Amino acid sequence: MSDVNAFRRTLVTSALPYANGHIHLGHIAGAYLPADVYVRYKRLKGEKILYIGGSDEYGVPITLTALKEGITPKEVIDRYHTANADAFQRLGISYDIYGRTSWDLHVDTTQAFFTKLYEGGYVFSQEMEIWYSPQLDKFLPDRYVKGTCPQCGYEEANGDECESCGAQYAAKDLVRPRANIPGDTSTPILRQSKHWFLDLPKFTERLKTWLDSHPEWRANVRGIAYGWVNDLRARCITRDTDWGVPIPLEDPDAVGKRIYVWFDAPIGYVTNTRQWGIDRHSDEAAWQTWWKNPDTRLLHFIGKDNVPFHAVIFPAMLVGQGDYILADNVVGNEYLNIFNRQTGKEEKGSKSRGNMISVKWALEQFAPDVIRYYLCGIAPESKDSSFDWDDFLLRYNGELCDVVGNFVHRSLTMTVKNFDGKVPEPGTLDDEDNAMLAAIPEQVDAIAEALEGFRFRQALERLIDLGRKANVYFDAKAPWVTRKTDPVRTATTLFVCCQIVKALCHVMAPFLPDGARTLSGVLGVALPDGGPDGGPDGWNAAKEALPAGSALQPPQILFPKLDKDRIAELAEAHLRGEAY
Ligand code: B3M
Ligand code: ZN
Repeated sequence: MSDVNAFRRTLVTSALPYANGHIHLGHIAGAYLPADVYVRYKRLKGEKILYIGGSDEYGVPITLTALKEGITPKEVIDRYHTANADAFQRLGISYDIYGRTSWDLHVDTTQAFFTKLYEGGYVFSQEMEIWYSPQLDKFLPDRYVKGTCPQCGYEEANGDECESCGAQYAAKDLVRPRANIPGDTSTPILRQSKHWFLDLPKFTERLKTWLDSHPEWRANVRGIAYGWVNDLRARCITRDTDWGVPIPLEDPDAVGKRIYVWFDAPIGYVTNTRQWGIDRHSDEAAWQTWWKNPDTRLLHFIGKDNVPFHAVIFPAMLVGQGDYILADNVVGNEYLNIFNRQTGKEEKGSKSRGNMISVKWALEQFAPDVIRYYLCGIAPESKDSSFDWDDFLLRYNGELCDVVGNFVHRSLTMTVKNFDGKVPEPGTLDDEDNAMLAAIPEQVDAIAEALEGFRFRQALERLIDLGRKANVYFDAKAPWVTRKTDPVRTATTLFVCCQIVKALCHVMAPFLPDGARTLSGVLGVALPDGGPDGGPDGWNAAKEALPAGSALQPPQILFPKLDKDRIAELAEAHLRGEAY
């Protein structure tokens, strides 16, 4: 386990979604929102942190969409890159850059990776048999061919893997192959084609040593990573297609072929860091600090299906470069399912089933904080979790609105009204006041501890807990009663309440940026956002007092309640498949 304090800066990546469809809530709850909460927390703390994202724009899913819609792959990626960049931005996923693997710069980065591996003896070529369409006179890589799984008999199996049973097999073992291209009615035949392979077994020892040094990773990630590393085989890293990064070899057999999308996609993190350095510092070399300096801490946030690529294959590619750092943690997440009220069952979110909720649609219905609150609360960290409309209403209204929002509002309203818009001067503090004030730093540290451990649900629960404690205190002190009889007591109570409200403002910032911004305006407190260069510590500032006499602006409702009937309507619309 590495010493986290030995690092001087953190580089965070979230998986690059395919620019092939709208990102949905399942994506957000897994690889994006937790990463964003973490990054915002670190920025607030003043640590140096850089957050990289972008679109994954090559590969068969994209050319297939283009073919089926009768448009070009470029039109597909332009449409979804723009839509997804916009959805992320509106939800407050605060990337330092949201790049594209179709950038020219990415050709350069990817080819440099390939060449280095090739020259280092980690890439070899080999003839292999691939399905070929006699009618279209072209190869049918990956999902261009479908057939029956040789292991389980599933009839919608892909060319080399079965989604139903998880089997991976050689293309030639696929039973009853058929082209997955509209209009192609010919029966595919097997043909020889030369391809290039990443010689993964050569990295076995290095990868094992690295995995062994990280017992702190989530068990699901370690399990998958060890499963792969204990049985490494060479992997084909080229394809018969014209959509992808060209193979940087002067070999006639490389013509008409491209680098495989899963080779270039993680390199996109590097490309996007390069572009960020150029944009921000006009410095072509700035990215190297983030990728090559051993005092940088690299963290990948991903969904579990991407674990082999981030915990095995990409690290092998990095080792092969010679001078890159390896990830200090791969925060792999499980899946977010959808609870179907009609069947009473949880189902996998899928476009074809019509139960997917796109971020775009969700943002048409709710403020970003509402979505962020619920998705962080049900983040599928160690096991699958489920989106459920009733639970959504219950948790947002019952926790965020009733516990935190309500406490903040009644405290500030009473203070502003009774003490001339200022934090009152306290009298003598009694045991309850002292206990409440002492709970603030404890709770702030407890939230930080959960965040540092990537336990985002727990961190959010601890935030709500602070609100719960505050409400118990408020009710016990009953300032609305003492107001008529004991102004000093009332001042003391509301002084303590103002301190809690201030702490809540700081700690809610990573989770609920809009609410925090509004509240910081009311309180007149700063929420610094250091970014890649770092800055003052605005997280631990949660523990500092809001002095008596500080002016307060009129309070505003931070988290308006959701209407039950409206949620019922939206749940119906969702069931009708209208939420995508
Ligand atoms: N685009 C798969 C996915 O969107 C793939 C991730 C790439 S991360 C470098 O889940
Ligand atoms: Zn199967």
